[in-house]
Amino acid sequence: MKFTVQALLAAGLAATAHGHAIFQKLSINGAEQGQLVGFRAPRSNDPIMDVKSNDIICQVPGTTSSSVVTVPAGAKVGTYWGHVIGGEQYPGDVDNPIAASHKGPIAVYLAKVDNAATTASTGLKWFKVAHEGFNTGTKKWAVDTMIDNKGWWEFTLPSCLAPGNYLLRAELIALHSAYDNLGAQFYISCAQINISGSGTYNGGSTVSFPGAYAQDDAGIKISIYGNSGQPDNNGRVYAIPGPAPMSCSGQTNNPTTTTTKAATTTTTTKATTTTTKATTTAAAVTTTKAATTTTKAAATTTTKAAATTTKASSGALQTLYGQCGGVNWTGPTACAVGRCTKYNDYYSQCVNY
Ligand SMILES: *[C@@H]1O[C@H](CO)[C@@H](O)[C@H](O)[C@H]1NC(C)=O
Ligand SMILES: *[C@@H]1O[C@H](CO)[C@@H](O)[C@H](O)[C@H]1NC(C)=O
Ligand SMILES: [Cu+2]
Repeated sequence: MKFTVQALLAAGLAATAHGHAIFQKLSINGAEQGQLVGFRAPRSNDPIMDVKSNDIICQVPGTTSSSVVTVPAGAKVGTYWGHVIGGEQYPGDVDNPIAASHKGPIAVYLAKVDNAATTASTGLKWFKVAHEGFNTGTKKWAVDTMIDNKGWWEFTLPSCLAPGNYLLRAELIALHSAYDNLGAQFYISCAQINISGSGTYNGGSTVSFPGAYAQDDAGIKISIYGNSGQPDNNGRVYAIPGPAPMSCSGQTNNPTTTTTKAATTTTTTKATTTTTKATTTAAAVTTTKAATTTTKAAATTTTKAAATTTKASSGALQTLYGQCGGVNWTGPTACAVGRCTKYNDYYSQCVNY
């Protein structure tokens, strides 16, 4: 049955192409903040490819949280990435937190704003606070660090930063197709934060988005497959796009005087536990994909009936961004907020766009 084989191949390729990711949660000194609390969430996990588009600032807007998260200067901040909002797209998702092919750097920028909850994201002045690229010793990319750490990538918020509201922009660049023009994939979300403390530094020199990057920057148009996995065929160290991160020891300006309260408060929201599947070998990945594809047709029919029964018998409503359907899903199938949208046979989610 050659048609069956072709259908399997097509499904496998499609699944590979969708190994995207979303930055969706913060932790502050180890305390997880709630899912999407303080976030300007992207509409989907599709990447931005055009560095000249306004979408390079905070992605294509989806929902915006009304909260602003307080972060003490000097805190250890964790950025959490997942394949879809919530993490896994379906149980055992091998592309969570991101497909292992999506190697590249991660960077965090800040822009000082008057009110993080209401500010426009355009026209801001950004400075970089942290980044990680390719480690020539371990041969690991920032994305590998994040996958090894179950979706978390951490940095230290510089202790000298002045208190007040900022937009935090975290960016992951997947370089697996970056040998082509417009081939690099940018995954970005912004978070609304309020820095507390007694620092006085405003971050120094700034860049604009769009504007900070050009499509042919050495770290954006690059083949990462040459020279036995080295990032550059000529043996050069991978150049992370954008400026160097700010440094508290290099402060040169301080135009404002700010008075701050002595006590600092950290907003701690109880977070839901996220279980992440451990790394799977390439062989296992292939097997899983084939298996899920073959069972698709049979499984879908059975579950539709089951899901309908659940709906009728239980009045439970799923929360925004929670799962509301999929093969073998026995939880709520109606949404308290938004509507239940099917992404694939294995996963439906309550979304309000
Ligand atoms: C930011 O934190 C300070 C305390 O450091 C507080 O006085 C202020 O109200 C906070 N602002 C916002 C918008 O959360
Ligand atoms: C759904 O449940 C059946 C029966 O337990 C199982 O064989 C199948 O693998 C499950 N499918 C998924 C996608 O979890
Ligand atoms: Cu992708």
